[in-house]
Amino acid sequence: MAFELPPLPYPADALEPHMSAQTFSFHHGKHHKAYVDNLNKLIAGTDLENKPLEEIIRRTANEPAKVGVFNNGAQVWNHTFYWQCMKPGGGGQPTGELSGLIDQAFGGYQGFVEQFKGTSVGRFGSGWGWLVLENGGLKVVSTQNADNPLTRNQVPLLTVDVWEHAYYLDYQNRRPDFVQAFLDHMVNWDFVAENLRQGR
Ligand code: MN3
Repeated sequence: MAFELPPLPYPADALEPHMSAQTFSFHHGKHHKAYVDNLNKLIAGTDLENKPLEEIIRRTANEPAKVGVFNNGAQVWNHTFYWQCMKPGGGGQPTGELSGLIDQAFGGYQGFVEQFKGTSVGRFGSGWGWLVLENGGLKVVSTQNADNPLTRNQVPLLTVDVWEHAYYLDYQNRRPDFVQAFLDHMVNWDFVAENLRQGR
């Protein structure tokens, strides 16, 4: 069974004006689809064919001969996860257990915003900003290109794509404005809470 491009969890125009249908048409319809197609080509006829995506990512991480499989596989995983990290009418401060863990780790929601924004905006070149669970506590990290916290014993809870293709059509070079809009209007905290529950 080859991997398939998963459908978006909402209509392509559902996050407007913060993320446009045009961005989704390229980002989901072209970029994400290309990662899926490339991964299928690279694993066809190998011992990785028919393996779960997480296993492919873990087995090819830090393997120089498998860098193409890792990059495409991790990008398939990252994008599928990223779409679920957003929802129409999302963003703002989380409630419940997440709120307490954010207070513990960052001294409050504003502290979280500063770290998440600083780390994501500060990622040089292409990559991802993440909120992860590590040793029972929350942590903000960023990864380069396709890299992903699954290979670092961290549980991914939330991510923002800071490759230029993620925001250039809507925000041009203004990555800080994009990350701020992501936090204020797009984050799906229900999905983050579910990742926290499953990651424990
Ligand atoms: Mn992307």
